Amino acid sequence: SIVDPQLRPGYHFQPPKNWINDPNAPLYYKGWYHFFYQYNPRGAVWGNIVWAHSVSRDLINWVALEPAIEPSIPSDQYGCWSGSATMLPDGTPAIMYTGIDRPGVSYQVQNVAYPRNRSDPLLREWVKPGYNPIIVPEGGINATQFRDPTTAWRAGGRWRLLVGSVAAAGGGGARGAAFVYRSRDFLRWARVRRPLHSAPTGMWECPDFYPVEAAGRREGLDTSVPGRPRVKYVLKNSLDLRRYDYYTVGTYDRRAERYVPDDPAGDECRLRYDYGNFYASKTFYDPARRRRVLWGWANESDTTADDVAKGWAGIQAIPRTVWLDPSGKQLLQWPVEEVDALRGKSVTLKGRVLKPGQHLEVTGLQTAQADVEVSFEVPTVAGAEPLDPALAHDAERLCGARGADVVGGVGPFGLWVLASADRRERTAVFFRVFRAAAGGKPVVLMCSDPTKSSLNPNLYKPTFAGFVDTDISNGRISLRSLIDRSVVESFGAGGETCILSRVYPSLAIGKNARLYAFNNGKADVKVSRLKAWEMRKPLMNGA
Ligand code: DQQ
Repeated sequence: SIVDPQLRPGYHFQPPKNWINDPNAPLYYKGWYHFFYQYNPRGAVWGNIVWAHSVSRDLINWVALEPAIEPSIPSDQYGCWSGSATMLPDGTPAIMYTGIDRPGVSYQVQNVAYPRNRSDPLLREWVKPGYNPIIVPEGGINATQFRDPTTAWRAGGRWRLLVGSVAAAGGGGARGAAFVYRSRDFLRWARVRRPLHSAPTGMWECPDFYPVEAAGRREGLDTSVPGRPRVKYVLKNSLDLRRYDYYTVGTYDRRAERYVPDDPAGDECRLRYDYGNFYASKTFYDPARRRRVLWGWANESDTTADDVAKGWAGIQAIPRTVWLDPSGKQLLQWPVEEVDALRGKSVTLKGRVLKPGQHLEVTGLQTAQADVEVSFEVPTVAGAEPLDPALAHDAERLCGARGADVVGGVGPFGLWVLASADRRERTAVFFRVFRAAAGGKPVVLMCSDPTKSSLNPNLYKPTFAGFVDTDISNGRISLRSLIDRSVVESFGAGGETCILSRVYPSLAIGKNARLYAFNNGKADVKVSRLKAWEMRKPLMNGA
């Protein structure tokens, strides 16, 4: 393998070995956070899927338990696929998940499982009642595209949940859809004829649907919150065809059982949780800290042969608190505060001006496994470059055309992380400012450019980018990057835009990884404050 063992992440969630994918049924129970995930007990490629199970007191230190759900009944004997947990009114969690019930074609049904012993805070054993499956594809539903039940919510004495699917016959042109199933007893479920929502995007995997406090309050809401005027809803879907997680913000009409996005263009896949490597995500409400927490899976970007050679593949992003931005137009995301407990030795820089073409090394600590927060100041945005109207809606192509080394007006400026001493290897995470259209505010692009991240060939090095909804004419913008050996997980402008990338340096490994701030624009940029911390390794499932 070309992948050095020192590129194994230190504080991102992972098991000791083998393949992992989607987060499943995150929940909080009797003082413990539970995390389940899609897992292949037999290798580093997808297959033989069971639900692995880990528990934690703080979402950061993890202890692995035995798999919670494995094929054992006729309706899941060929696979236990993704699903969610629901807290019942008596405090018992129920897990709903997709089972594959026949070989060959992946015919999908939904099952339920309950804890064998409710007094066990670790919920080690799960029982599948004999009446499974509880939901089967009927009435013209495509049985091979019918999966990933959400957390159920309750209103007016009835439960509802969503199942991801397609609204019409399959194929690339199909409408993705989330079907609503309702139940009075959590036992018999009936489908509402029209889906909660649909859009011409292809199959919707792993839907998620939850209330958020309107406009700017960070506090999370229970999925079953009673309807209130100050509550908005978020609908997220993982697009099988694009492999990204898109969401919209909107309203939920409980009587009609319909969701309507606020922005009519929202269905055109505008907003993503993360503009990088982040898929099949799922939130849960954490009653202990009254917040909504988001989990998402990040795959490898090396080759399958590398994964097999190293014996592992896949990690989870650091859990993020999510809440609605004061604009009401999008979510904000921030790493759960518990991750700060891993911070060790630190270095702070203040008031350092970067002239055009200059960079600045952050020395005095190791930065292969680090957390860095930086505030930049741009004295003026007058010199910002014009925005090509053809690319004005395509951040990824814009960044592909104008990467970290293409000199701009205001920016590119940002960080080079996991860089070698000679800087032949470096991953750039940066901003670039474009001139405002008449009457508008300047357009800010955030990019992660891994094209120079490694001298090794055969790596997938996609440039990732998203626009940042911030007003930089006030002169300031911030960036936080969680650097973890082969992970760069970045939060622009306080969590307005997030990008996770996987990179595999050949030189910038372990003690040889460096950190810089850089400015490739024609205008000065000030690093008003930069603080970097070494990050300790938590308990990580015995890995
Ligand atoms: N992964 C699961 C499916 C889901 C997909 C199977 C998304 O349930 O649709 O491992 O990554």
